[in-house]
Parts: sequence; C-alpha cells; structure tokens
Amino acid sequence: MANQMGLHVGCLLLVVAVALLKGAAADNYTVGDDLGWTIPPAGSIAYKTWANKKSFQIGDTIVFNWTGNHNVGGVASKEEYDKCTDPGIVFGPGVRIEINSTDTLYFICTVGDHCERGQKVTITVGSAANNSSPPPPPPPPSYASSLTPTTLGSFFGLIISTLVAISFLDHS
Ligand SMILES: [Cu+2]
Repeated sequence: MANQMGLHVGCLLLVVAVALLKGAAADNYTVGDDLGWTIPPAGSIAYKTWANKKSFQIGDTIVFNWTGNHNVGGVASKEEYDKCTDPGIVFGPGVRIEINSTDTLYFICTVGDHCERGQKVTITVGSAANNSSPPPPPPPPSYASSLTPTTLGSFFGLIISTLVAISFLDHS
C-alpha cells in the first residue's frame, strides 16, 4: 500500500516535471476571441491580427465558435487558402482542432463568399510577429542584505547551543 502510494506520487511528480519541461500546459485558443468565427468587419484583417498575437504550440487546441450560418474546414495549402477552395469536409460550431505538427494549418468558412470576405485563418506553430519572450522580471529587492553572514552565523549558533542545552536537560 505504502509502496503504491509512493509510486503514484512518483508518477505525479514525473508528470509535473514533464509539464514544466515542456514550458507550459496545452492552451485553448478561441479563434477571434470575443469576435468568434464570423465575417470580420469590412476592411479588417481580424484573423491575421488575432493569429499574429498568439504563440501556438503543439498540443494546443484551436476552437471555432460561432452563431449563425457558418462552417469551418481545413484546406491543404496556401494556394487553396488564397483561392478559398472548398475543402469538401466542413465542421459545425464548437469544433476543436488539436495542433499536432508544426505544419501551417489553413481554415476557411465555405458559406457564400465568407472566405473571400476574410473569414479565414492560418495557424502557424510558434508564430509570429509577437513571438519574442517577455522581458525577465526585475530582480527582487534584497531583504537579505541586512542579515550579514556574521549575524546569521551567531543566530544559528544560538539555536544550536540552545538545542544542545535542551538535550542535556533531557538526559539529566
Ligand atoms: Cu461564414
């Protein structure tokens, strides 16, 4: 029983360690955030801007949410993406796509002229313009500076001598 507990704790620690090594847990991204998946406002490059601000990683999930008459399908190439080629297979609202390779993913809506009007998005792993890591936080103020080695040493010395005194008292 105790061994099993130890094993479970060990597994848990391993999982945590792997998660830490991978940098972070997988993220969910809702395409367009609050805008959702729709025809972006005229003249905007809404989904390009949205995607450029994200740093997609393998294991992340892309979620397409919408109301009204839309769909989403993945096309195989940038050429098909640019031409808004109907991929044949499309999905309904709420579809979740897990990123499982570093290949660029191309998604369009095939309803009417929605794709031509900008309802399309590319997902590039490790994208993009905004991919630089945030600056490191400033070093914390040094509260330890007032604790000189000497004070620390005498502090621990005091504790140890107190413990020694107590153990002498115990044994007497
Ligand atoms: Cu649409």
